[in-house]
Amino acid sequence: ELAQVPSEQRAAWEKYTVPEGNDVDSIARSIVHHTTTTLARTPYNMDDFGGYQATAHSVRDKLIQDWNETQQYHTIKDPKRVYYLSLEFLLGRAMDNALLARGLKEPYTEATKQLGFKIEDLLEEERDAALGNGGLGRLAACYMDSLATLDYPAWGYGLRYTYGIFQQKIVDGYQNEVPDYWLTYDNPWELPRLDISIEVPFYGHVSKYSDENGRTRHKWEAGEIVQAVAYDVPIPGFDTNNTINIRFWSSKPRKEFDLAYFNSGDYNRAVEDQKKAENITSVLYPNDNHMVGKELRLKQQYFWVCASLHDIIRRFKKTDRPWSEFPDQVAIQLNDTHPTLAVPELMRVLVDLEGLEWDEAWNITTRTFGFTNHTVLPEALEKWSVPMLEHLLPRHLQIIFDINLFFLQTVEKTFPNDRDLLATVSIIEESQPQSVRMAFLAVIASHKVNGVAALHSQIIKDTIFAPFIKVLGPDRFTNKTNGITPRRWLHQANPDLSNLIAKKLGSFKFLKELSLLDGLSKYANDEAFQKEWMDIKYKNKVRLTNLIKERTGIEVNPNALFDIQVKRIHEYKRQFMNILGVIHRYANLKKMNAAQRKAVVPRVVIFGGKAAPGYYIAKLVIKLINSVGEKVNNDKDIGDLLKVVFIPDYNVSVAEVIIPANDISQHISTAGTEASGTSNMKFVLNGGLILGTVDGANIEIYEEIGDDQIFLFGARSEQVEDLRHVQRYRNVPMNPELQAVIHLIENGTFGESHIFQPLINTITVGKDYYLISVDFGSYLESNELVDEAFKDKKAWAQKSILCTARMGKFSSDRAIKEYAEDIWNIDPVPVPDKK
Ligand code: Z16
Repeated sequence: ELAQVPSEQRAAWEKYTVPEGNDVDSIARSIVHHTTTTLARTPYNMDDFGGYQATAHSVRDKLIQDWNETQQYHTIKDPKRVYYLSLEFLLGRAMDNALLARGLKEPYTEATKQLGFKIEDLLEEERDAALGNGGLGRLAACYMDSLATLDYPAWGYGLRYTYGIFQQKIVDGYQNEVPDYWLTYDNPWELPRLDISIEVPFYGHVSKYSDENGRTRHKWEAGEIVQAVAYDVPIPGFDTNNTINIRFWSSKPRKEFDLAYFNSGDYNRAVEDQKKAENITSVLYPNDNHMVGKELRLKQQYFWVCASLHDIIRRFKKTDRPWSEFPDQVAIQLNDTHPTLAVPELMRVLVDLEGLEWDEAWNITTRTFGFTNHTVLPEALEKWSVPMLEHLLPRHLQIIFDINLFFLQTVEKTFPNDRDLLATVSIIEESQPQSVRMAFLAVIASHKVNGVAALHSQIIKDTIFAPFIKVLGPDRFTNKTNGITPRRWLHQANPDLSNLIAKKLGSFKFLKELSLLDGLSKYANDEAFQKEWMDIKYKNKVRLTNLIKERTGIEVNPNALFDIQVKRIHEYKRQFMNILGVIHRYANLKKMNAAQRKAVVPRVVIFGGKAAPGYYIAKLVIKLINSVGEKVNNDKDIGDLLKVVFIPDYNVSVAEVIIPANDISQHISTAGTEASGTSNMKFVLNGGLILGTVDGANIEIYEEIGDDQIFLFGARSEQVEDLRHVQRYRNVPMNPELQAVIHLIENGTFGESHIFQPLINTITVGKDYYLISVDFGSYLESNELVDEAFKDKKAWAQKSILCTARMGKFSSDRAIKEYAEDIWNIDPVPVPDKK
């Protein structure tokens, strides 16, 4: 909104609009100003946290100005925009990112120094914004960074959870969860928009009426209304003033007090009831790749989708365009099935509220939405019970049934008498009770459906969505391989390496054009460069060594091979196989004589990751890792040859320390189960090799970096189905080396063995769904190849450099350009420079 200032006052506004300088003096002045006003503190009672807060407010001022200019410019230009709907945004910390994006790290370092602080200490005071579980949420954050950096007119929409992903404490080797109440102190990175609030209806009933044209129309009378209030978080682009927005909704009781209660005089009851509204956005559901059919989660989804769509539509309506132009102005990307209720909601708005014909509304809807699928795991696919939907969103359920009816009618026309086909593609699953297959609804309602890596996009066409190829044609399906932002995952996390690369390539251009990294290849063999490169690696390993000591008390040797697996704990990711491999290594070391031990490559095996609080088996894996660590790390026989570390509370800011220190990282999911993986890209970008399965984006990483840089092993995805069948129904003996390892657990080598029995049972005869026994032999062999390769320091340094040099493809900038061109049909709208 460009408020028109009356001409008499315009001069005054201009006169007093004095942009703050970016020199050290002005920055120091603004930090002091915020200390004494915003924080109401004095220089005499300042500590690092106060220093952080004051500095953050100073940075925030700058972001808000860029944000304002970007939003005003986009309002004037009114281009087609993309809206990225994601129930998770795993942003991590904001301050370092903002300083680097705006090229202000140096003056802020100097200004804070003059005021008696070390900027590194101030940066450490910031709490992570952890409104996500894992890969999906962090992907959304990387994509917002790229959208801003590439000058796209884009917004994100999410929920402002009061509690983000829980904090993980390790007590006696077990995971304990602590609530992440991240808003205890004020959050300088958000702008409360208390004036922007939308009413979201729930429950109630639907009635029919005849409109002035004699058409039957539907009216939904809600039983409960909750207020959605906007909180905006500016996302600065790197080396551009473009600053986009993520709007997070928070639930509040509505402004109008419920009259019925009020009139009955039950004041306390009325207040109690209204407070329940705040429950909706109180907590992030802590499951990665797993659906739990709770009504509150469904409420979150509708609350978010309803508020976001109404906001989008309000913006569209300001320009008086006909509805037919909606898809030319608005692209909406559904990040997984979580926002799929946006489909019936848009239909409801268009048909019930705006009076459009069904067919026109459907045409608009399908041209507006794109859908990204992130998983094929059956337990992760969202299915909502029909009775629950009917209770919470009666009109939406009707609309879903109508969408299904019309869809099945067209299928029936093209494929007459194919009852089986109708049942397979139906949005409604005929279970007890019936349920709504959200992925099918999203596929049918979107003009493009994409997977997140080449293999994954092929698998969804061959399996979960196979019948839709036949029905909708192949063009609806496409691939968009994931990417990561090199700003955070190289420049911010590994500044020494970024500086070295810039020195070698002549500029920091590679941060916005990652393929330029290829220019490093020709130095891969250069001994002097290798030394500089590996010195930085060593420094990063020392940094991680210190973090490990601080967080676990364990001392590790930074000269050892650092072997890292950090990600959510899940059976399909097979951290269990990793720790079983560690036990095998330990047993081997114990058998060796002194001469043999001399030849061993010392290894530190590092784990990190959260288990969903209700995921019993995943929690046992954490316990086993810690029990093995306890035994191995205190075995005088072993010394530095093997250490096992579980780093508690893995999150984005810890990842920024862990990833640059990797020599090798493990991405060892059963083939066909990890849709893409994105940490694999971060590790390799930081000069690490991969030990991995032929799964997800590992395959495309292999194609880029070459087989000297990656150790691939295990069954191929095409074999998995047959192998599972064999494991299940034939009496195949367990891999003998695995058998020996299991024996060690069972004989109490790592403490009371009965604790681990349920975990062991998952891989014993007739089970082993994730094929650990099948892959174990080749996994051990690959691990030996890793040791051999690490012995040749010069060859290893060369590999490390080539890893980084060949990662150009995996920038999220590449991914976002593909989405923009092939799915959203949007163009960059760079904000012109002021001068
Ligand atoms: C998630 O993190 C992912 C998929 C999903 O359906 C739900 C959640 Cl919370 C992950 C995938 O497991 C991972 O392979 C992928 O790299 C990531 O999404 C981003 O696409």
